Amino acid sequence: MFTLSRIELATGWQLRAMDAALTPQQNFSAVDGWLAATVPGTVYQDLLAQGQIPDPWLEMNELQVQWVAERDWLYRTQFTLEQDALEKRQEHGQVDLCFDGLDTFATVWLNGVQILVSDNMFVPLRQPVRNLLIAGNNTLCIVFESALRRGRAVEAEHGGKRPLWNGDSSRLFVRKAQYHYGWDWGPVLLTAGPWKPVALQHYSARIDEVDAVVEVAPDLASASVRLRTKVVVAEQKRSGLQLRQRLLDPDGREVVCEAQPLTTENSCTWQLDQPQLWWPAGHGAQALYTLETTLLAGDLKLHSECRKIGLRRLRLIQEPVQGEAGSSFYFEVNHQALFIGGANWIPDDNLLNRITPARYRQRVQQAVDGNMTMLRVWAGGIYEDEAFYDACDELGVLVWQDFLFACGVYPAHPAFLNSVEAEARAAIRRLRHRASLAIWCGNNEDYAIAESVGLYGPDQPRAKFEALAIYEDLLPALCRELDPGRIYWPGSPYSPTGEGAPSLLSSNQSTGDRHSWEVWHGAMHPYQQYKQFEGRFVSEFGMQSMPSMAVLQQAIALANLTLQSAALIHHNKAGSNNVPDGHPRLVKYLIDNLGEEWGGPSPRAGSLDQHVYATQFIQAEAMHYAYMDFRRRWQTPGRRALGGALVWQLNDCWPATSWAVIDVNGTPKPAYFSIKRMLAPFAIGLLQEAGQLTAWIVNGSSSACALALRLQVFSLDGSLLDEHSETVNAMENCVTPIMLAPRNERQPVIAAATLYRMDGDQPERIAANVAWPEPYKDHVWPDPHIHIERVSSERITLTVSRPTKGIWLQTEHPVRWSDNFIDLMPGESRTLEAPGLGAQAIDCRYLGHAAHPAPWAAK
Ligand code: BMA
Repeated sequence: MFTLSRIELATGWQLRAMDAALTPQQNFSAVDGWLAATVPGTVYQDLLAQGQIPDPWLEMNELQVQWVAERDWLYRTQFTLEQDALEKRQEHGQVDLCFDGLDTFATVWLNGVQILVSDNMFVPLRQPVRNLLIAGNNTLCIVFESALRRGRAVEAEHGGKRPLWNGDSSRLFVRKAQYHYGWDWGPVLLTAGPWKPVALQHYSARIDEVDAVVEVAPDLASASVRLRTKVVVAEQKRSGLQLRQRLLDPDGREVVCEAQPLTTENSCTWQLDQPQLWWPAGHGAQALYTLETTLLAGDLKLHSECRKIGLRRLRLIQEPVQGEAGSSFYFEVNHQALFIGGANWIPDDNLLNRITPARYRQRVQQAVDGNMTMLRVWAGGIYEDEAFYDACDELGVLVWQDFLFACGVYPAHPAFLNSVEAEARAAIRRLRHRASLAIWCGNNEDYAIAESVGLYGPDQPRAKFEALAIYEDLLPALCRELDPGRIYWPGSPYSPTGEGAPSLLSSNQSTGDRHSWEVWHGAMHPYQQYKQFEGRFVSEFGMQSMPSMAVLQQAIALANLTLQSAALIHHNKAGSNNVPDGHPRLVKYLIDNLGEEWGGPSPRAGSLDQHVYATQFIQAEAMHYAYMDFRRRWQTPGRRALGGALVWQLNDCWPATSWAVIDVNGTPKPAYFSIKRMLAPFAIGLLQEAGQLTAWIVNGSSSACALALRLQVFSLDGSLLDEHSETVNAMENCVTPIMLAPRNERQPVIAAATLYRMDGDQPERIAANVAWPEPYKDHVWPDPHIHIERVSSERITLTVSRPTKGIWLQTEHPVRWSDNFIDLMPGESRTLEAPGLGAQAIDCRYLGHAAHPAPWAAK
């Protein structure tokens, strides 16, 4: 018996395009044409690193690199085994070659012998190879067939093209990240290669699987951890082996330690008293216990495994909503009902291997700093990297995890189902211990597309929509078997069928989750009407905007930095039938709200950086309305009409005009701050409609409090017309309407509400909101004489001489602004924290004044 060893096969790799006239073996023996390859990695990444292709991020280079996806690619490496070591390996134990992920159609040879074939990038594989290894140089060769050509062949074999939104139709037959085929926010980059580690593992026995099922008792005073552990023994000698498992509490103190003789499947259940509970951010600590599993032969540690688990009770509540049709859809953690604010997550790069753990962490931290408590790992991406889930566990972000089927009528023939089963088993086994994992979901918008083409609906026979075999049979069965405590939801959006369901099941407003795209897509309704398009849980909605000028300047040469340039249009992928419609849609919202001149270049609206501000302004306004309207419907217990809202989308994978609220450089856009304010523990809702003001207070904390509300009303020229303060008793975790005296203003006014909590004798400002007369284009916005005082290198104070909308502060190098894109009233002074500011110049824009290049842009 000996300790498990793992040798990463990460060096010596080379890659080469396959010569179709030669056999694979002749290709592998070719002397010329090999390039150094990075493993884990992909062909695109290496070609780019070695100057073989232009950077697809820049200009329209994406179009020039498509040939890469039409070729087959060869990877080869050699590794040396010493005679002694090899003999030891061959005498004792097993040696496996482990491929954590091959993208996608791969055939592998070891020393000339074909050892495996793979067609699913999400299935990790291991292959016993003990008898194939030789002393000296061993050669490992992999062919990656073009996923595009192979996919099209499989598509043709199985009845041809099927309906889909986004990408080449063959993607529906290929178990590869679907966004690789291009999406309405991302380029077409069909990567190929060993995208996850390749390793040689030598063991006499190894821990194959630790399944830890946590159950917190209804009274939260105790918890059980049920462990099932599987060990693979190479030499069929289990006797004498021992399994030791320990649980350490979040402070590192041992809570349980249990040792058992090894059996075919070891199991045990631990009871814990007064467990430290795991909470989402903002609601409590992210207590994580450490579970250590060690396989022992006497004192010799053969293998050990360590993971973090969290103890929490999580439920999805679907109960009647008093006075309304249908049922609620909200999450409860440790009996605390939560309004979930969050975002949809797409892969943070097209070249996945470039996303470092630090980048994952930074992005998840940004979500937390923006008061978000859930990220939805959207179905067109990947089952994310461990670093992503580590960050979610540690920072307190719930994960809505889609299975990877997006916007298509997928097939369900036996080979496809087998592959999906292997993939889902691997994903569930890998992720099920995660405290952050809240819900598994069958797909993205597959019900909606099937319904739109008449394959699904109350009157359609089930057989017409074959993929129901995946979403309603296979996946829920696997979740029941492997992760029984977790919620499974068939799709996003999805509404349970039944009486009273409207004809369009996928846009039901009174049950299940909903994608509210009536704003932006569909009939392009004004964003001021978001409240008409609510659902019980709005898992998608959004508004596009441009990325920061810095991103555009990095991606596009100065000469092409104009609104109408082909390059700029190329970096906005929205559209249908290959007709780009992103900017025209944005223009509609620009014109409706900011005025005709935003419809095209003009002296006032011509420059690109003005457009950047204007589009970001519109996105921020849209998200302000969406989160304000949606959170208002959280209401009170028994009347939780809307349980959460996830913006489409948090992040970008390349330089793009898209729905992202954080651009590809990691720079938050103004919308990020609108969302952050509306999701803060305390928020004020304020609307001005037909001369009347309506207001409400959201108290998302777990205690009731008396708060002071100050309402100021200004005329458009900035004079204070009225001011009054009142005390509001805001019940915990509730929305409290405020009774305002009727006003019947004949002139439009600006109403500013500020909420204070008493902190000792000092009132502490905890929320604010301003209702502006809209549309903005109907009014002039004279110079408000913004004064910025630098209190320190990390703090500034702002004052204005008249009401000011949308003050957007930018710097050349990143600053972590505590708030930004703010509104400010005369007589008020706002202090903002600005870590990272130092002595940098600040570019300041606001409504009515966006007409100058940033101070550093002249360089
Ligand atoms: C959604 C998503 C994506 C898409 C987005 C914007 O519904 O699921 O498919 O990128 O809309 O159109």
